[in-house]
Amino acid sequence: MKRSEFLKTLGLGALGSLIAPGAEGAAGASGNQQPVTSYGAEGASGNQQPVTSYGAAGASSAMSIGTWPFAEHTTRAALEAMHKGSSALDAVELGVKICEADPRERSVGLGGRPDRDGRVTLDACIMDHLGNIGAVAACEQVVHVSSLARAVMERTPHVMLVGDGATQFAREQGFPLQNLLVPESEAEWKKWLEKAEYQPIPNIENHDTIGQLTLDAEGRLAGCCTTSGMAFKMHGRVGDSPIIGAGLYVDGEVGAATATGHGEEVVRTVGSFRVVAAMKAGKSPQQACEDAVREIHQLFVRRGKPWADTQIGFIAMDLKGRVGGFALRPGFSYAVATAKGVEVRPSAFLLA
Ligand code: SD4
Repeated sequence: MKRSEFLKTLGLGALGSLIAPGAEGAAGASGNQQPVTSYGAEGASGNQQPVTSYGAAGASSAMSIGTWPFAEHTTRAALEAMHKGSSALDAVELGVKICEADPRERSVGLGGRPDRDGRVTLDACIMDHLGNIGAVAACEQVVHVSSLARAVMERTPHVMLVGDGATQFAREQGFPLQNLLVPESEAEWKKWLEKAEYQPIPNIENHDTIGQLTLDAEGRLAGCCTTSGMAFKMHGRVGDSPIIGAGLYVDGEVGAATATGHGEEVVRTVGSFRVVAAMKAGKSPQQACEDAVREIHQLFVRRGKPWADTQIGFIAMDLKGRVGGFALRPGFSYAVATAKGVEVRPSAFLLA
């Protein structure tokens, strides 16, 4: 099935008509805007929350960025939704769900690569501009773990459910349960079993975990990270992607960051929180991403561990609409969607 046909099956066939691909990305127009605090409607509950918004609110200030080239479609979808009035949170969930539902994306959702026991276990987390968080880890049989993470956030007193508990919660909440292992991933796993060597492969098929960030016209930020994690990992292994602060962090007064790559290294450095903290301290999103990657590299050096097979990538954006992206090694790219268009940018990197 072609991607355009796949999008049609999701009811997203019109995507792309709104925004011409290939146009220039973020930052520009919003660079000098000053923050104002406004009190906007926060949805049906009637609870009004202060929202820090920057400059003239309007559809044109909405934007979204996401890891890897597949985010071209998911960021475009999120932007289109925000132009129609979606909140950043709704839009980011809508965006990543496209990727989760696509069986051809072999590192996210349906079709994700299994663990070494042949079981597809998914990790996801979601965070809004107010610090609301939800996550699921090592979750089986649920395609839309992003939505399940959001359900944890909104319908439980907890922030994370794992394994059978996550699947049980999904069942109780009416999420469809299904087999996530597609024949192509099963065949890869069987091939892997012949040697059964665990070897992380940088830039698998040049796309990987999706981490996506959104900024809506009200100045609200949101982020979501969703993945099947490292291919052929040990059963029960949890990476950075469902861990708030590691795979994702959002500070509604500052900016947001998300990570892809070798999750153990991102957890070790609390990577996404580190990026946002650096932005809070005055670094640009680009500088902040670069600092985090350098820190990870330094820890490899100090521990005397090899990094040749490791890839790490961070993307970040701030409330001014400035964007950053940086990777340990070549091969990482990310999508930036603004009113001016959607572009996939090759990331700068530390080590050739
Ligand atoms: C993990 N960070 O599970 C994820 C996988 C990933 O590029 O992003 N790989 O470690």
